[in-house]
Amino acid sequence: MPPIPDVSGSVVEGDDNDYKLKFSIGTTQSGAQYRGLEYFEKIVEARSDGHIQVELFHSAQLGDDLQAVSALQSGTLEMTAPSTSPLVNMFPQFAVFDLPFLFPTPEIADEVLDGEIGDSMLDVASSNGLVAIGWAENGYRQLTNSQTAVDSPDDLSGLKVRTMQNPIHLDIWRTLGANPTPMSFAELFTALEQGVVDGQENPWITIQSSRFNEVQGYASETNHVYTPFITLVSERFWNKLPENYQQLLVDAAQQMGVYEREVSRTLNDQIKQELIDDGMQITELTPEQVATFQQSLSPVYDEWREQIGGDLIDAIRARS
Ligand code: EAX
Repeated sequence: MPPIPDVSGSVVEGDDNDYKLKFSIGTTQSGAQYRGLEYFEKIVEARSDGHIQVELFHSAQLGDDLQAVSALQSGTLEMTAPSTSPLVNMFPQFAVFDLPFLFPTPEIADEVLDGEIGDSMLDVASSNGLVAIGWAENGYRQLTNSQTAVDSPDDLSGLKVRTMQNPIHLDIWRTLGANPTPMSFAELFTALEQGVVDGQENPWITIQSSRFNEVQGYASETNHVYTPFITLVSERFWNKLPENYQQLLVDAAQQMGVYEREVSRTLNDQIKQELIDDGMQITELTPEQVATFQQSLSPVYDEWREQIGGDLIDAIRARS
């Protein structure tokens, strides 16, 4: 794992008050996301000279993704960083990240997240009691299941696949012939263990850090969707902070985002290999097999293009 960088930058002057900041996420302590949070904590505590005390929570200890967002809105939690997908009802613009195969490389994802499109989404998401201050990543999603090796949509027939709480993801798996069920991430391990669902999809690092491989024998390297994490602050907490501390959080979120993406990408292939070594049967798809998935999913684009914005989709595609 890339080591946590040293904290750079001088101490920021706040006011005479001390602040407590609880930061809660849905993924576990052994994932890339938590590692990013540890860096965030280190920056904020050092640069506020201890006047902002950060306390980290993982594994949905303070609620699943949607519950954590509500807690920010009501001011009982200060920060969280969910995948964008469960928030699409609140922020329809995020739906662009749910379209299959739209972000062929991490570099293109970065250009979008760190450029005008990402900035305007942070603006949009800074509403409803939330202040959005940065991007990190969950990454490229891979399918796992307990039943069978999958290398084509035909293998998915009737397979019960858990999806995020998001209408495009539901549409994707229905279109591929599976039997999708939306569910919060916090409920997922138990649902897989008890056979309520046969499969799920998440990046390798999330699959391993959530121990899904213990209850899923098969995986396919589909890379079908790229999922960002959005870093959110409670507006109630934000408004209590002096401006210098607001800026400190923005800077720390930015540094966390760069580092967390580096961790996530550095570990991706290594973790895939570890999953294989631990007995998971991983199917690597040929470009032709990927193309079959892609073609099967063209109705999803037809269905959502207008609502998401054809110009936006084309602008992202033009980068490939
Ligand atoms: O935010 O729900 C999911 O599968 C997400 O990828 C996970 O919660 C990380």
